Amino acid sequence: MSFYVTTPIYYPNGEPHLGHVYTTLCADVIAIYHRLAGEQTMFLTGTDEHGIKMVKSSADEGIEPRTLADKNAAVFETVWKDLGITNDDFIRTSSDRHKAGATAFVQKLIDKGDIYLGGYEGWYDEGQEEFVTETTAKDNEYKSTISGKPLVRYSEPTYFFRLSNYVPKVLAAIENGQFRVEPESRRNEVVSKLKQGVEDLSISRSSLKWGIPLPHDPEHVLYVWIDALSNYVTALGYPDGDKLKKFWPADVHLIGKEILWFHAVYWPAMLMAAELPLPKVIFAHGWWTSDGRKMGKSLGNFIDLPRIRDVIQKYSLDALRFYMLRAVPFGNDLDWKDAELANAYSELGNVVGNLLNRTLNMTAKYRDGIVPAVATPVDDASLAPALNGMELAIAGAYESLELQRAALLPIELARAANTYIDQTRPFTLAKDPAKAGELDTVLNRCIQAIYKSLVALLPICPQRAAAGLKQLNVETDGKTLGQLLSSELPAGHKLGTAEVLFPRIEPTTTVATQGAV
Ligand code: ME8
Repeated sequence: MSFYVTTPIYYPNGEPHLGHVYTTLCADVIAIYHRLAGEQTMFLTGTDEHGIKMVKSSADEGIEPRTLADKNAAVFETVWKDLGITNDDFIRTSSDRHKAGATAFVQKLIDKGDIYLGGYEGWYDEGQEEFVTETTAKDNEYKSTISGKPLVRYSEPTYFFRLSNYVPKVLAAIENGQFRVEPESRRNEVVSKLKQGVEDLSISRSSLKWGIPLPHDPEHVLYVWIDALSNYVTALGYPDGDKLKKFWPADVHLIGKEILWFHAVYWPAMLMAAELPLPKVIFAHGWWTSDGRKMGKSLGNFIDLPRIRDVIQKYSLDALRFYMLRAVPFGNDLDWKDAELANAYSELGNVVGNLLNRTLNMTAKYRDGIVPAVATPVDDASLAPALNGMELAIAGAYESLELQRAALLPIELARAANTYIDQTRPFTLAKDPAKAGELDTVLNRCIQAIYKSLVALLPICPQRAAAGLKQLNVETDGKTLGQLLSSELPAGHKLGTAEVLFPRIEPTTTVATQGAV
């Protein structure tokens, strides 16, 4: 089985910020899960380097677009490495391999007869690199709906793609489930907009030089969105190659909601024209605000890279990942709140860290650190459903991209086990030799619970979950997540020693211990 997940390729006109980090971390969680599930996984990210936005940003800095792209693409690559992102490839649209693939892609559309010469006269949103209809422009007072900056009037010869021919097919493909557009509310918006009718799409610019020349008319460069969307196949070696065979169609294109139209309409139409299969899922997640307001450099609430680095230093990368996923049902808009981040970290410590600590300490104290066999039956109604259902629940959460659920399932299991400890009172059982069989059972169930909780946490908090499993003396290498979750730690297995997994962070950032029995 293979699995292919992508992020948008980002404009390298600055450093990555919270929004870029969010999409990339979410895609990383998905990729890690599928690798652990035993699938051959391809996780792609990269940079979108052509177009007017890059030209203008580089002019502002007094440098060439290529210089700006080289500088910031390197920053993106380094940041992903620093953040432990497990992308398998990084595609730059200014690279020769992409240019060759994109040119072959357009040639295919030309050969199909789907490209014709015309003229574009209308509005353009240069920040979004998007053509805007007269009605939309007027409704928004000729300003960008995203940046609020004035729209620019364009009038130039341009090649068009016969998008209107494909619109009924794209609509049918969405409606009959040939590909999924999620979440449902956003899918419905796309469907109703498609039903209003869509015009042909301008796919070239004759007044711009920074781009990929059209193969049959090099005076024109390819419209940056056509150039960019094709990255998902050029990175696989389009027009041919083993990777394309193995990984296309993509399983998930993960994107932000503001670029759903490009991905749910233009991209499938282009793929149909190029006679390639459609991606399986296009998932548009929500947008981050900060303290209830749109993030802005001048507002002082911008979560930029230095701020993200501070957060990681204070709380850890795993805590950032957990916070971002547990914040809202995946797909909803999000609001950054420092207090919620601190709470998310405490939750990891108080629930998972605490269970690990209690379980290891009790087993060390009462059973020399050796997993006892289940003996006398003990009522475990508060724990059994979460424990026994974990394998299926995790698979279901990732299959349906319910990432908040995927993040909370391990916590809920650990919470249930903590409740079970409070109810069964192993420290009292230990005082009565006649209750040894019950104590064995309780310890065994707690050990299985923390083991499965940590395994399920591996995609979300890879470092801390692995560190916790090490304390349990568990070797995960070579085993799939399904194998790990469907098995139990055998009686006789020797556990390791307890160490605090999520040290308490005081407001002053002094580190203290937490989680003793
Ligand atoms: O649009 N909240 O690049 P881009 C959540 N090059 N996610 C956010 C966000 C926010 N406030 N801000 C940005 C482009 N993002 C094109 C894509 S793909 C073929 C071409 C994330 O640098 C989110 O994933 O503007 C959004 O879709 C992406 O960054 C936009 O990045």
